[in-house]
Amino acid sequence: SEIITNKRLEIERQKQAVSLRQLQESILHALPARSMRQAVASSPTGIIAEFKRRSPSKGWIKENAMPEEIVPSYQAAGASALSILTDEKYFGGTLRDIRTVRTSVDTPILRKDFILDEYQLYQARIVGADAVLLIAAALEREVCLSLTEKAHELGLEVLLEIHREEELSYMNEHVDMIGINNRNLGSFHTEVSNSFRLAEKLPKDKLWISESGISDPETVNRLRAAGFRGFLIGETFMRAEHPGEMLKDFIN
Ligand code: IGP
Repeated sequence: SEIITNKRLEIERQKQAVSLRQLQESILHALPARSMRQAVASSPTGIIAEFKRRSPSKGWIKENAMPEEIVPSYQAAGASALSILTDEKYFGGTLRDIRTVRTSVDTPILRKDFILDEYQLYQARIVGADAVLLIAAALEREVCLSLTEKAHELGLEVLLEIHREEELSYMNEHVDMIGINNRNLGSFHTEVSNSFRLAEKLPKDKLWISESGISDPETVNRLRAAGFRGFLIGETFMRAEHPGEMLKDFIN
């Protein structure tokens, strides 16, 4: 797709500015990573709160949002983990958004981007991410597996995102968490029923996360009853004047 093509070009540009070798040296100074899987599994809420300024389907949600204002308020409100969009072109994010908040929160941070190359795993680790998203629909199965192994080598956990049952073939023993995206990445249409439908087929030994289109606490409760332990919510919080306050409504 167009998003993937642009991402490949972006990575090539970045590699010319800062070589993989340079990243391999900086990673030696990275802060220790925290376990997102454990944080979500042991949390009473399981809410994974996302920082996202815009999306390709909705345009700007909060154009001038600053992570240092919103992300700590997510933690204070009881988020089990944090997701930060770092794609600039489509989501208005940057790697700096993770770096900026890394030392102000002890809640694990997921780098949310289109990860295609190990170069991006180094970047993630250097700015302080604890986990990365790998999207089955954007990767060949072998590449997805080798990125998973490389992520672990660097101390990052992996959230494997699938949307369709066929993509369950991407599952492997190394994956830490499995995400069901309720959004069809082709049409951008979201349907939470996608999580309920796929729940029957998911491996029981993994932590399940339902992603996208979750707009009320009742839906979270229904998903929890179906076996989900993590709930990735972005737009519903980011649209609120005070995203952290909105998150509290999902907890009490
Ligand atoms: C959050 P929502 O509908 O609550 O804003 O969705 C998150 O699931 C969504 O941002 C997302 C995403 C992605 C974004 C899920 N998978 C892959 C970019 C790339």
